[in-house]
Amino acid sequence: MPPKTCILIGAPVDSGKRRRGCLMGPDSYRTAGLRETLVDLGHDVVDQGNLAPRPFKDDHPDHPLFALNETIAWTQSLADAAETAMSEGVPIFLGGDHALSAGTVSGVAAHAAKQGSPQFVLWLDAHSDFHTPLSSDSGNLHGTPVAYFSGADGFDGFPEVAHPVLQTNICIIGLRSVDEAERKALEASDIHRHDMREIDESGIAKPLAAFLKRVQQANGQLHVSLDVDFLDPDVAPAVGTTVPGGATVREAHLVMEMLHDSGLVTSMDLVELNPFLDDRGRTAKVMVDLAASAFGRRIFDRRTRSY
Ligand code: EXY
Ligand code: MN
Ligand code: MN
Ligand code: MN
Repeated sequence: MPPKTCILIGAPVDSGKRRRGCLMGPDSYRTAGLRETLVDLGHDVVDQGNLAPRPFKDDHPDHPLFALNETIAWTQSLADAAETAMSEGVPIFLGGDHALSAGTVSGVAAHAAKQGSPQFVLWLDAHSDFHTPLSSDSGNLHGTPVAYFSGADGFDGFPEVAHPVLQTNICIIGLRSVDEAERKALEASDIHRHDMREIDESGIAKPLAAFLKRVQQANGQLHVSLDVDFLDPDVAPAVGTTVPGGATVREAHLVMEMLHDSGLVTSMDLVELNPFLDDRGRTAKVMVDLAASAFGRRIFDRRTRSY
C-alpha cells in the first residue's frame, strides 16, 4: 500500500452532549503518539492543529436541544474543513464527540460528489446515532449525525446537506444500544446494520467484507467513523456512553486491518474519547493502536486477499 498523506485535524467538539470532556480528546491522541505512529509506518503526517466552530450565539439554557447553536457552528466549520482536506490527503478527525461527524461526513460527501464518486460510511458504534432533533429524548445531538448526513428532515438551522449519503451506502457495526424511535427508523431504512448478536453468531469479518466489496465495486470514497464505545468498556472505558458487551480489541483490530488491506479508506473520525474518564491514557492508546492497524501496522502482510 503506498504511503498516505495523513492530515490530522483536531475537532474538540463537546456540544453533542451534556457531559463535558471530549474537548481534551485531540491532545490525548497527540499525547498518545498518533503522529509518530503514522510516521513510523511510512506515512507523511500534517497536523493542522485544532479547528474552531463558526461564531455562534449562546444557546438558551432551557432549549430542548443541548448546545444547538454551538453544534450548528461546528457543523459549518467541519464541513468546509473536511471538503478541503480531501483534496490534500486522508483527513483523520480527532474528536471530540460524535456530533462532529455531521460536519465531517457531509464535507467528505461534498468532495465525493465533485469527484463523481459515491460516498460510503462505515459507522463503528454501540449506537446508531440515527435520531433527528425531533425524535431525540435526550436532546443530545451526538445521537443524530447519521440522520443528518443521510438527509433526514428535522435539522432546522443546520447547514443544508447538499450531497446526502445514500442510506444503502451506510454500514453500522457494533449496535447494542438503539432507542425505539431509532430502531423503527432503521428498520424502515436501507442502512446496513449489524448488531453485536450478529457479530457473536457469525463474526465481524463477514458483514465488513460484503460492505467493502460494494465500496470497491462502486469505486467509492469510504469514511470510517470509530466511536470509542464500539469497543467493550473493559478495554476502552474513557467514553461517556459505555455499553457492556462491545467489540474486543482483536475484533476492532481485524476491522482496521481489513480496512487497510482493502485500500479503500479515504477519511476517518476518532470520536467520543473523554480523557477525564481515562486511566492514564489507556483508552487513547487503544485508539491510536487501532489507527495504526488501519494504516498498515501488522506482523505478516496478507494483502493477497481481495474482498
Ligand atoms: N440514543 C441515545 C441518545 O440519543 O441520547 C444515546 C446516544 C449516544 C451517542 C453516542 C455517540 O454514540
Ligand atoms: Mn456515536
Ligand atoms: Mn456511541
Ligand atoms: Mn448488511
